[in-house]
Amino acid sequence: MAYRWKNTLSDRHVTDESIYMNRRQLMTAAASGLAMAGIAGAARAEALETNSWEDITSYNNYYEFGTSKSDPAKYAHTLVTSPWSVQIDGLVDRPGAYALEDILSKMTIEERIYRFRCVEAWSMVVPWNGFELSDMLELAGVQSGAKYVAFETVLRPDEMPGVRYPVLDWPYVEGLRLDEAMNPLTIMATGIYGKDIPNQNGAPLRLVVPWKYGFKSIKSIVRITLTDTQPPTSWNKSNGREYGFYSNVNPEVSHPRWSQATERPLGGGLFASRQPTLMLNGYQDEVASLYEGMDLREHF
Ligand SMILES: Nc1nc2c(c(=O)[nH]1)N[C@H]1C(S)=C(S)[C@@H](COP(=O)(O)O)O[C@H]1N2
Ligand SMILES: [Mo]
Repeated sequence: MAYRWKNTLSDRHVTDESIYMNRRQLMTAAASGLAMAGIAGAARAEALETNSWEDITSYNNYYEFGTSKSDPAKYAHTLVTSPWSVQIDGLVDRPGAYALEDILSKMTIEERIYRFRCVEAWSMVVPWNGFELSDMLELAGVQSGAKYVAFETVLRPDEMPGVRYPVLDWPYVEGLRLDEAMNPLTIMATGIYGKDIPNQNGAPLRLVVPWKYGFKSIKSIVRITLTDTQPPTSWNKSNGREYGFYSNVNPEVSHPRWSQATERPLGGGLFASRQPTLMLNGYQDEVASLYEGMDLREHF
């Protein structure tokens, strides 16, 4: 697809946010050239004003470390993220444990500036670094019978103080339909602002599906299973009336307890005005075709 764009920020260890800003200005200039060539998705993404490192890394949902927004930044440092490996199994040609460094040696890290919309109706814009999930699944060889992809977060009670509370049925699990997983917008993130992704944001490897509510973007992944049946997902198991399998961002479908028509952008301060929520979080051009003919109220 034309909106697949390669990163100019190839070094994931850049540590200076100001360097990043300079690069971003360069990229914006490059993107407007691309826009004239008709690559609209890249240009629109580049026009987004990103949230600060502070916003992105201090207000988190990662219930394995506690349920308050400040808990993950306080407690997630105890999670040991190296060495790390991901078990890829189910309907694949080459099942097994894939060491993260081996995966990374075969991937090109790109930057993707995406809107991020939590089901709780707050939002932010994040400059992720990562690679397309489809490229990682290719390593294992997806078999023709596969229809869904199931994901699992690491479960280590000694390193995760929140899992002694039965808020959710641990480990945290999520899932996508195979075509959603293979869409070029779906990435595995390894960094933010060119730095390694902090533990509270899902180190060392987390999913990012920008057109779905944030809870689909599962953190600290240790297992990926290709299946032919729709996998169970944590929030759906916990309350299926409120959280569907699809959970596509949709301003027209209210949560049973609140409207999804607007959202509160993070970083705007106490009196910042809410902004309208966009259909599929603004990624309609890229992903609306996945849901053609589906009733999005029924498949919420
Ligand atoms: N394993 C795990 N993944 C998770 C969560 C969680 O509690 N545990 N929270 C989800 C929710 S509700 C959101 S909004 C995002 C938040 O990601 P962020 O903290 O990087 O903004 O992570 C998602 N992934
Ligand atoms: Mo969320």
